[in-house]
Amino acid sequence: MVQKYVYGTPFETEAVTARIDGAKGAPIYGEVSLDDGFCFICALGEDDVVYGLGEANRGINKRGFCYVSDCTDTPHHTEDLRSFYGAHNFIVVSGSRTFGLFVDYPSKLTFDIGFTCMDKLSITCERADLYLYVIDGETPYDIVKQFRRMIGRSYIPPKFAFGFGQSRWGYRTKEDFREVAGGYRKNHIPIDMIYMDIDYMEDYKDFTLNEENFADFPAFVREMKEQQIRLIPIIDAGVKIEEGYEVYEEGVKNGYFCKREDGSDFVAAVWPGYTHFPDVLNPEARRWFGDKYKLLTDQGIEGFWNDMNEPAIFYTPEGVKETGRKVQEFFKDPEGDISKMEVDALVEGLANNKKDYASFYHRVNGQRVRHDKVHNLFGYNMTRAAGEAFERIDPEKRFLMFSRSSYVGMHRYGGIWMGDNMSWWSHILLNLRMLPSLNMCGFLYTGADLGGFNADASRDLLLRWMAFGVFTPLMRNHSAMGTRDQECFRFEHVEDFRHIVEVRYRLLPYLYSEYMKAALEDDMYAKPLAFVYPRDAHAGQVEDQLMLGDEIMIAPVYTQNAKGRYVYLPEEMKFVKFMPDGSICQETLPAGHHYVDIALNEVPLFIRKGKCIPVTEAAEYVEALDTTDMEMIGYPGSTYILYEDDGIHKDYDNPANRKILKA
Ligand code: MIG
Repeated sequence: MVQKYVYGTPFETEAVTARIDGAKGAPIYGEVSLDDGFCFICALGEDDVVYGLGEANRGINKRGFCYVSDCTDTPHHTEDLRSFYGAHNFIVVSGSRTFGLFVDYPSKLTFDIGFTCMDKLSITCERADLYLYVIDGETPYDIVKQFRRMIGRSYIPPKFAFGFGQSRWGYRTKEDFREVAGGYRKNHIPIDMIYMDIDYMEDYKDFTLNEENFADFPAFVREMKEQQIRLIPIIDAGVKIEEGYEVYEEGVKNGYFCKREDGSDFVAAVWPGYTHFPDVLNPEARRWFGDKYKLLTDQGIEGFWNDMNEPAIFYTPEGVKETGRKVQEFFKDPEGDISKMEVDALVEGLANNKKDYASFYHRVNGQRVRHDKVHNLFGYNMTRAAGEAFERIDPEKRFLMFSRSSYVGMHRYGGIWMGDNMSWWSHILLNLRMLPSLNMCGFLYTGADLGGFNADASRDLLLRWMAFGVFTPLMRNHSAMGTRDQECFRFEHVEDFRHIVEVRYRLLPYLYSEYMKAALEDDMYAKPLAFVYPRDAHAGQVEDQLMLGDEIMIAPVYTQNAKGRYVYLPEEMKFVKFMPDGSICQETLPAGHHYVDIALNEVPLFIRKGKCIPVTEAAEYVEALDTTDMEMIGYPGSTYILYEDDGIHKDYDNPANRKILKA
């Protein structure tokens, strides 16, 4: 049961696709005050748990911290961080009262969840122009499913996107890509995708290729595809200002860029230097920008990742001018009014500055909308531009698409990756905890940079992270320029990496099947234990294990030098280990706490009582997987419904896609 409350004049974000009539009166679960912007306050019972918020910091239970929906390019995912790249304003309160809230508001919004006051939840924002959806349900899981039905079906990638992908910021030439492809193929580590970061472009210009390095690009795309590897280029939000660059010139001519107050095109510096932002909130401009992806699909490209679309700003000419004056003052007289500390803050403050976000405009339905009022919709609509374009380019075909910034609604057009994490053990856990929270908000195709983006990865960290990454729909190793080489084949004992990636492929028919069922049934792919065992008080507290699909539980190792870990089993399960020699160990463990040994080169999972899953033979790429006659592991006598399709087209509802397999 969903109630929709309207406050002021909300901006139509199109996050919700279901038709829901406005409710009368006020929400029963809390007090709404409109005295100073918008404020929703309610009491939290001592044992209440709060779920949701998608791409957000800290636990699966969000209680005890303050989270701010304010899409930000943020390189340091430390524990105190309040805003990430996405804004997913959906929470579920579970306990003394159980209800869900979705605040459809596209600007900065604060969720204080028992942070300022332990027993209070408050949701606040500056302007009382929003839709508040209140969802009633028996359990948090039921509320999530209702929410998911409201916001429309989640994005479905092509099957190859469930293969393993290698990325690195810094691949520059065909030779760089050949080296990576060769490194994987020669070592027989399965791989399906290599990602092209910004250096493939000519001067960071979207939809261009560096001609010197990528002469005859279509032939190179084919060359890679002959090795069963797809190239996945990045697209950045900012369009370089450069005479003669078609995208720039068309955008200027047609008024498709975001404008300053005086009507001139807004200028922001990003990787290409000064750029304009395509006004993706304007349907006409969005269509135009989306159609540009065709420049690359025409050359054989089948997937993309959208970056810098918070949108990130390094600086603006206005900001530089103002800051320059003050900084100069300091250099003229270091002992004067401006301190070195202020100078540092000023220079630091050039990037992603609030003032800049309040100085440009979108054109929506003939109306001018100041960017800061709809800030959280930019990445969503950039990705929507691509998603809508793919429908025109080839309506029958699925394209790979994921974005850095997002808002609820974007989940229909693409997935997300979790941005610039670090090669830190704690970020394995952060990755794990975001997964179910993102699923609650509709984002199913997601994963983090395995091995960590910034800082140097160690071999053991990468192995452990990848053993968890086996289960994330997006399984990609990515790292930043200047960090230690992180491709699997760069490390000692390559066979251990081969084994872990092979396990991904062996499980892929199952993982794909569970992903597809989740997407088609508005369900979750990864769930907190509490969603499956609602009456088990201990399961409700587990923050380092997940239920995956309907059959398995995962409990990755995420600590340095550990030889195993403690795990909690809410019921009897089969403890399964994929051993480095290709064999599969199975042991039945009773409900309760256990310490299980898990070596660096083993991949563990747990099969729920009375269930089974299919496992196939490893292959070096997705298309080569043989799903006829798969081995069934788990409880003898049980059955599994396998969802399988060609992975290319959209014939989802064909009954032939579902087969019963018996253990
Ligand atoms: O300012 O394109 O999150 O994955 O490698 C950095 C370079 C820009 C940020 C992305 C990261 C990517 C990097 N980009």
